[in-house]
Amino acid sequence: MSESDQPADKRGFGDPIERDEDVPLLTGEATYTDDIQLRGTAHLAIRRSDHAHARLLEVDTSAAEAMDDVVAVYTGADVEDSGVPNTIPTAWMLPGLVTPQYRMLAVDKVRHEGDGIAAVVAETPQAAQDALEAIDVEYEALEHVTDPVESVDRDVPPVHEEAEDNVAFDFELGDADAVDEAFADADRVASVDLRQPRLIPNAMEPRSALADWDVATEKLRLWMTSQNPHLHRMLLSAGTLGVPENKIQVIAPEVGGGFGSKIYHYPDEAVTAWCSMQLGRPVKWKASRMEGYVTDCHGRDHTTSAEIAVDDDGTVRGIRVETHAGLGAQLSQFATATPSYLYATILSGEYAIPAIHCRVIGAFTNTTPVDAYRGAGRSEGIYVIERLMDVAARELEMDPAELRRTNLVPPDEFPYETAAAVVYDSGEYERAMDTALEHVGYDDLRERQAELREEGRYLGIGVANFVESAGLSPSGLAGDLGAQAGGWESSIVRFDSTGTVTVLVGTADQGQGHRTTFAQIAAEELGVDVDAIDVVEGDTDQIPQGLGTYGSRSASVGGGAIARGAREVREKAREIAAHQLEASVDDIEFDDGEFHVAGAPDRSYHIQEIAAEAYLGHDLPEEMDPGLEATNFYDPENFTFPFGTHVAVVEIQPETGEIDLERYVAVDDCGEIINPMIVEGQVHGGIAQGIGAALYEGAAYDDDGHLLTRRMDEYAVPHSTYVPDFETDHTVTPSPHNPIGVKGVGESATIAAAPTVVSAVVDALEPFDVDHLDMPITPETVWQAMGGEE
Ligand code: MCN
Repeated sequence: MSESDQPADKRGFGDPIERDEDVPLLTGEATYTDDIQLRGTAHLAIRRSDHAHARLLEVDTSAAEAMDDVVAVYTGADVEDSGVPNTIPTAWMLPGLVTPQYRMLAVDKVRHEGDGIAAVVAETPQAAQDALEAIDVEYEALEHVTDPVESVDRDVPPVHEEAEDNVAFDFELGDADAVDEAFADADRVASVDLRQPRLIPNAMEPRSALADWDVATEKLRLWMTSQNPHLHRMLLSAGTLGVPENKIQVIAPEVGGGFGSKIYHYPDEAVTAWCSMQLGRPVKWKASRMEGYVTDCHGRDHTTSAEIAVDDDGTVRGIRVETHAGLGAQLSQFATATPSYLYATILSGEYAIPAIHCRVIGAFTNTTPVDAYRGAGRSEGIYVIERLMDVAARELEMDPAELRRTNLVPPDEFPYETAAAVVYDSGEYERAMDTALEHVGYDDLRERQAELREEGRYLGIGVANFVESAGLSPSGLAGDLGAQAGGWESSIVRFDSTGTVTVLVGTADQGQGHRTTFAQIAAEELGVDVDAIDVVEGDTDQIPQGLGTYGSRSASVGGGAIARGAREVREKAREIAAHQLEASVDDIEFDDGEFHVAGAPDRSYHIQEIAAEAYLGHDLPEEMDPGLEATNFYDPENFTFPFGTHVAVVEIQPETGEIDLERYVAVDDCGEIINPMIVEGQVHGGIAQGIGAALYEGAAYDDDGHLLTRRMDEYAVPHSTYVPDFETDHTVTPSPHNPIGVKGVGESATIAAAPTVVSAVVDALEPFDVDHLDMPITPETVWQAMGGEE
């Protein structure tokens, strides 16, 4: 932050400024990929597999080709024969990882319902859709498997010949011997077997792409629903199309939500680009909502056995975790990172646990590929440790909040290295926990719970603590862990000669409000009003490099790059000001945009005046180049570790098993807050998604491997009426290594909410000896747990 205190009326860092992006979004004026119209555009539709697992005996496209308005029909063999690399690469290598080739269209067999078989390009979207029906596909059905445990335990035909046992990786983290010792020495052991169902992202805008191959310049322009255009550019170039990276421009216009699902390099957008290259004309593809359900990467899909060793006084000695992680039919880019490093490394939660061991078996199944979904890996890990805390509290007959408090990492232990191989940057866990428990009135609630139980009413109080690794960095660590990309972010901060500022940054917004918050960061550093700042994201030709938006990294890593760039610009401006004021640079002070000599504020230059001077170039310090801009690559030294405590209060209706979610209290700590209103919005959305996972959502397959939950009335995303008013608060523990002290917030509440709500429901059912219920906990589940008939 700048050297000066921010005046009360200034709209900078820390102020709840209204989102700059909202007017066009709310009035329908914003431009999404599908809104972009290019003359001569043809339309792509993709014929998809109806089978979960089948050999492709024949794909006859002749009838489709003969239909009116059909321009071309391509099969997987056509793509393969075209000589492009035709690989959708994985971006994260683990030791011993099996990496079967993932092609743009299937050639030998289909491996999940929705696998792409053929591409139809037609003059109109309708003609392309109609022609799909005319493609005659002859299949030889194979036995399929949708469950990750069955996939490796049962004798089934492998999803990929390269992995006969369906195991893509077998990953271990932690010290197994130390854990054995802890378990042998501890007073008690408690355990839980749990399933974290497959979740479907459900962004408001379905995925789409518009590709335009310029035959003359051999350049590809691709507009797409992307969370990371630069990563898409790199993967398209190196793995899939073989087009030089500097001949690809990827543009993400407005993107209507992603929740992780638009990080990935899918076959569909690549096929769109490939078709445009074949035809030399623009080609557009847009997923229908139902197509999205079987092609957008799903999330979670874990089956876990976990144990915890505790002493009678509540001290946790160790945990042991074994998980089967469903990967789906193909390795999506981060499919291997999510259930390994992002999951196992967070299992310590907020607690000082001396011994941790985790084994993860990554299993191929005949299902839609699984990858990171909001909270990725960290949600799954925190869920495990928080469920373990609850079962241990039951075992010890101890209050679950008290058990948690007993084991918190104390504030003076930071930076704290966990037994799960990460170093937490900063934390005041007990402060956040106290704030949440006081806010909800925890002790009174426990009394009320006891009274109500006397009346045959079942109140449940759920508490969960969370910590999250946000923003994967530094690049060196990412590389050691297997990432095929760095952990940095890049920015350009540029004053124009008239004093306005353009900030270009390699992150890419899908609803997070970057334009507003990033302007606030620059405004604070440069002492100019946010209205003078324009933030540009999402275009690889405008912003030379970047890594995009995922892992709640944009504020800390992108924001860090902006702050550093702005400081560099400010320092150059200071030198120019010193020259103008005929003083030494060391004597120049910067106050709210004005440079003046220390102790002589009457004669000053505003940084915007200095910008004009920098571009005139008439009177600059000797050997200084004209211009006022800086390019910055920021590679943080560590993740940031946001944390907090959430509390839910539920009442169960014994007659029906219905769960009334009465209250939801969230205390989050994301370090310094750039914009409290935006942070609040992120927390609200995150809680809703966590509640969805706990009570409503979950993909289901039928016996033939068909997705049953493929429409919005079958896959229950929570409506606003399903959730209570959220009661939120924050503590502020700055990240010591981040230039602006921020930590991420985009996933925190999702990570916290599912274990909080499950904890509350299970707590309500204590009189029925219920220790655990798997998500989604429906009224039927509750009813049965209370002894009701199936
Ligand atoms: N912010 C802030 N102060 C902080 C931290 C963050 O004001 N201390 C602001 C940021 O400037 C940004 C927003 O909060 O405007 C979220 O910041 P951050 O935590 O850095 O997360 P990202 O911007 O990197 O967004 C990614 C994260 C992820 S991983 C998912 S998934 C997710 C999420 O954000 N998907 C979303 N939030 C979403 N919100 C919307 N509307 N749509 C999605 O698809």
